Amino acid sequence: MPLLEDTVGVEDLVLLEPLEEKSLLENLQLRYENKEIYTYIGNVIISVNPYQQLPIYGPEFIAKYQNYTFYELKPHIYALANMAYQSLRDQDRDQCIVITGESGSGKTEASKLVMSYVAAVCGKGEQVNLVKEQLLQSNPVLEAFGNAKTIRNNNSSRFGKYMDIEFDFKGAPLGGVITNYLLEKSRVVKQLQGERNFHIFYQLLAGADAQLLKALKLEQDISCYTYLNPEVSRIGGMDDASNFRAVQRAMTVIGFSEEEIRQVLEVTALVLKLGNVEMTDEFQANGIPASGIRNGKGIQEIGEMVGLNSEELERALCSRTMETAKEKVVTVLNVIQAQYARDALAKNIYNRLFNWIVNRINESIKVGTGEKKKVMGVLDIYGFEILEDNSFEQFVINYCNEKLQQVFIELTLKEEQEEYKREGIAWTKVDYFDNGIICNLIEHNQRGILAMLDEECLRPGVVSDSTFLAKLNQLFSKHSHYESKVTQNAQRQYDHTMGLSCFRICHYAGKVTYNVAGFIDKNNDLLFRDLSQVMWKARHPLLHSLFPEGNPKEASLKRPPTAGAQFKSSVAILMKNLYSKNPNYIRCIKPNENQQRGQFSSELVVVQTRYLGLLENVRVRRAGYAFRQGYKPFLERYRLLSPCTWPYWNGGDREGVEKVLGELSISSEELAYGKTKLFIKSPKTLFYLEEKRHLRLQQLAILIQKVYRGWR
Ligand code: AD9
Ligand code: MG
Repeated sequence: MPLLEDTVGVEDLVLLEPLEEKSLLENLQLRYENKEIYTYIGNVIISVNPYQQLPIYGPEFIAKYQNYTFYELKPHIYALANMAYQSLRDQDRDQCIVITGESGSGKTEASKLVMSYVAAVCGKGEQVNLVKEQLLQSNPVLEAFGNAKTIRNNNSSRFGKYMDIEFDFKGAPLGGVITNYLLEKSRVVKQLQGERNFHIFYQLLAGADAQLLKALKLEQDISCYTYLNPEVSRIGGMDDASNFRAVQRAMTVIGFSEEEIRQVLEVTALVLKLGNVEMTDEFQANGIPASGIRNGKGIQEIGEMVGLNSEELERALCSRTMETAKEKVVTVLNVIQAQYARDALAKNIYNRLFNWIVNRINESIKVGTGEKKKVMGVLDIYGFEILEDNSFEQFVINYCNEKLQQVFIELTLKEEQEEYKREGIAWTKVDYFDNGIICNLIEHNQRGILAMLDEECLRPGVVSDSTFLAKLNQLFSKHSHYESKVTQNAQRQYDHTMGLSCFRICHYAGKVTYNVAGFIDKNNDLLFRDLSQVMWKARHPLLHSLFPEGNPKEASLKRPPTAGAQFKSSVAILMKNLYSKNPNYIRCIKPNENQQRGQFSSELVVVQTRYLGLLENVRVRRAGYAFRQGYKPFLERYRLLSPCTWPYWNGGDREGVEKVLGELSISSEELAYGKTKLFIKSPKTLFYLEEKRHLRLQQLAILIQKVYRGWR
């Protein structure tokens, strides 16, 4: 039951009185300070990052939650995982667990708790255990290549992840599929002050033995590499060397061969070495400054390691071939352009390597198509972002969150409606803010911002970020969720806070100002053909396979889809996938900016509760029936309130509940009897029941004492 005597605050915000932002925050804070980091809103769970290991995990707790239903124990991720798994196994309903929250709020840790819970309770046997191990071991591998230290989180996932875990009809795991979204590849070549590159680079340098370093032609010293920020080489509490060994072991468990692991590390080393290729314009071509490579040793080593002619590589880095149907024109790049080409190549190689690793894991864990499967999807994806300077990346991330909010509202309401239908209970529809208008503004096929961006990227002639912005300003000047300096000017509301190169979207979670600088370039995401062709020529099998478009036979003049278009279509697939499943939500909250235990900053938390729409969530939940419970557990808890059911009751559960409630002064509008559950409209009724129960327990205790004294 949610209202245990030793609860701190309320365990379900549906029971909060009065329901307002202030009391919601106070409740979360009170619970947090008492190390109660989980709180429900119905079956949605809020998790506040404790930044400390609490003694509430592990086999003992897993066993406990396995044997109880959702509301019988304290709120916990295990309770949610248990409910999802049981519903999947026993009712054949595919599940998805959607984990959202801002960077450092605990999403990845929550996803691992879900996975470890499910692994612990599902199926037994050698084969099953191997599958479980492979699924669990995908985490350290993906974290090594896809996570990095940022200012906000020492182990920040720099990609979005959705994982389907697939089960057989008995609920034993068969395997899974991982989908990854938008790796932050710019990190490969540049990191903000105080941040690191992806963990794997440091792990490799710290953990590789002398022999491996020699084979990869690497120096152990981090300061030797331009792509690594020497100022933060280590992270407290993180042992790069032992993590490197763990990653190698994990890859082996998943099924990577020794040869594959070696090739992955070679490509990783290649990226590091590429960063050290130093461009210069000492080389003049006909009096015009032209780039070349200053120290040929590095490029030669790269050539040797991956089986490439280093002169060809140099040419590809320092010049560009323009091909038309009739002729080829070679232009020599200047230093800035050559550095840009080098960095673009490094980012591309790493991004493709990461995709390759995800695909390789999928190959190992994939399930045959013939089998009928039950599926549990776990989504660990970046939350809503409002930074000081918001660019294309924040734009697509926030678009994804806008879509997730749409799913959340629709599915939460849909699920409520369906539950009432299943239970045969009438209810009236609840109004809520429909963010479809914002989704449309971004994704409309012909007139959305993404479509406008694509149009601008593909349009011949002089295009720039500012021509793109001008187009938006013209098209959306009257849109209620779009603002810019120009459109505001027209309305005579001059906004000094917004630059001329910016537009602003009023997202469901708040207003975000985006700077268009770089939008065209990031959306185009093009790699010069000279570079893909030279990579394809590498004798190194993995590197070669990463650049199929470098094959002259494959080369077509058709351009690949833009980054925005790719993201939009993967979000569409994700949404379709989520809509087909029964949703479970984990809403993560970061309590402070310092990654410190015990600190709860209300100012920081209130912003997140707004992004997550928690108050609205509670309202929606309360608009129907705030509380529901199966007849049996309800009767167990309250039967002591009626002499008909206490101490003995031989009738059915529902009849027993009717007997108990019939003797109390509760209005009939407050209650609805479903097929298997009792529904209670307002929290006050539940408080009333709890109070009655409390008094009754006191009476019983006195009675027992009297009897006991009488015996003595
Ligand atoms: V990001 O968007 O990937 O930057 P996440 O994934 O939301 O972020 P993460 O799960 O990585 O955050 O949590 C950040 C850190 O908080 C972890 O490395 C842990 O040190 C800490 N954390 C999070 N959840 C828990 C927990 N349940 N118990 C203990 C936790 N520590
Ligand atoms: Mg994460």
